[in-house]
Amino acid sequence: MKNILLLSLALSASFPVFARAAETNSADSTNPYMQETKAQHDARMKWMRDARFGMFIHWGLYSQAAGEWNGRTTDGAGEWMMNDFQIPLSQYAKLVPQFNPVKFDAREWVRIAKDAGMKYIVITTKHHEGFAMYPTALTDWSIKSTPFHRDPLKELSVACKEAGITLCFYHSIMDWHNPEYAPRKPWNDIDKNPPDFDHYVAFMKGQLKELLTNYGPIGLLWFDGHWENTWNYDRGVDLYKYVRSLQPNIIVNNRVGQDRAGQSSSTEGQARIGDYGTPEQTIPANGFGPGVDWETCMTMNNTWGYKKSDNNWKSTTTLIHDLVDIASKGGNYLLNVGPTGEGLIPDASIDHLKAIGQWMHVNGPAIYATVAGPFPRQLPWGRCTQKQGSSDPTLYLHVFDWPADGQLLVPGLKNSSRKAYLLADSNHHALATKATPEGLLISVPTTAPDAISSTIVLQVRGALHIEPTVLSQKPDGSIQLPAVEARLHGTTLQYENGDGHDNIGYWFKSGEWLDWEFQVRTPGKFEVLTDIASPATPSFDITLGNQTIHCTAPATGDYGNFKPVTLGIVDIPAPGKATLSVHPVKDGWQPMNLKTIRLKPVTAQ
Ligand code: FHN
Repeated sequence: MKNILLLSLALSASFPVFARAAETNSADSTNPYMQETKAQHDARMKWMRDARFGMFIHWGLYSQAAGEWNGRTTDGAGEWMMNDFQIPLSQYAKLVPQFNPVKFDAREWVRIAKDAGMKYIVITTKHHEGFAMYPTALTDWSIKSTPFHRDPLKELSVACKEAGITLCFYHSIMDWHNPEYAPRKPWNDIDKNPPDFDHYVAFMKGQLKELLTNYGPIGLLWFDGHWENTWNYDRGVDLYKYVRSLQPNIIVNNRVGQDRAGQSSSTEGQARIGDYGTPEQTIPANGFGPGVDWETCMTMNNTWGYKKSDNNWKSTTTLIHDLVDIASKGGNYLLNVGPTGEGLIPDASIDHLKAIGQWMHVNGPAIYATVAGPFPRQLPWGRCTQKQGSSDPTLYLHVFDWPADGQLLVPGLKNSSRKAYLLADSNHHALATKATPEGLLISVPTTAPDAISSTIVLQVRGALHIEPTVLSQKPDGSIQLPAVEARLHGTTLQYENGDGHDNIGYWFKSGEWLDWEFQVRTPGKFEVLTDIASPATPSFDITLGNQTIHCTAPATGDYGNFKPVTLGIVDIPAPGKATLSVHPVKDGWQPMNLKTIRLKPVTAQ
């Protein structure tokens, strides 16, 4: 029996706001770049906002090791092997004479990216291992010391220019090799003198000057390895200014600053540096609002750098749904490949990118240069992106779950339709639409144009008018609170659908919570039922009015194995609006996946 106790509702989590650098950093007369006007900032960010989709390339000495060392395979990412195996640099250096990527073909890499619909490439110039992937003059710990006497970054800059792809650089602040970097790693066994971090920063600036001088215009600088305590806000501002002084139009990510509050990359409470946020391996629940730029970076398997044993590839469905989900929230998708020590992008990556390219060939106009969709909640059948332009807005409805009855409801949309058609239909045959109290109904073919995601173009008349949809009691008295309709309060928990999901997931943080507001016609007592999947036993509170049910769900083994649970009884004493919320219990919280909550009327015994 669950206790019924009174608990106060937690304050809703505030969404992080990636305010623009010029707004968060005080005007600095020594650096005009920090006094950028909105028009200048928008002009500088335009190519990235239009691009929406890029290729991340993690390629370094670690690629030669492929995640294996002395017969052992690392449990971690390929590019972290030196750290994870604590390999003395003097030992790790044996990779240098082995690294000879004779199969590297810059034009082929660029073709693969371009054919996938990617508009920019971010390649590691130097990862945490400190090994420069170009012939730097500042250290012998670089590709010039290998048998590969070429400059892959130079070849990539030529190939990108030929193909109209924007070349961008990743550069790690953290450096496990340079003896001046601090804190020095125990496996850096090549120098006994104490490190001097200021000397290291001068070295890093010297390499950045080489990179931003010798390879043409660089679209963005993707800093990383910013989290150690020798890096700080002031050094970040200094580095941001330095980079912008070398290429004033370059875009710089928020990892030039020391803190980005974890993988979600939100920076509540921090004076942010950089031009955009960088959620990693996660997609924010709701985006960050108009005019706030961000880019989610993700791997296709579990490693950034090549790892021979990692064949845990995501499905093409997941990759395309992630691309659409990110664009629908106003973000960019930076999808990673980890080329081998021979210079080849793994076949599995190529196969996925080919499939994505086929989808983008038809649906790219619904991704490129779009902004976040206008709907306050996740759409039950998919996502929405939009182009606002000068005339009436155009909505791109990305339908993951195609309606079997041929009727697609756009919930809450009150605009009339100027025209609706399938993006895959080159003749743009008009689809019939009908205004209903619940929203705009679009009649669609019974067969979806694309098994993964089909796009409907909806040109609406006038300024968008969307009314929040109200969940209401069914004729049988039951009340369904769908996961897709939940109001999410936090930046990491999110609705998951496709691949058999229809649930709230990524619920890692006990401070994040959700609720539903709904309309009650027939009050009474209701049994609270749902389906939960969790490898542990999560404790949480169901609150409705002044009633709270303390719940602990049984472990089900994993996040995909859902089991039905009865959570208790709530009493709704009067008709009208009601709100049911789900709050993790801080000490007892374990991440769980939560499906629709059902309120079933309790019939009097
Ligand atoms: O430690 C790196 C990791 O190797 C990889 O480069 C990712 C990509 O964003 N960044 C760091 C982890 O946050």
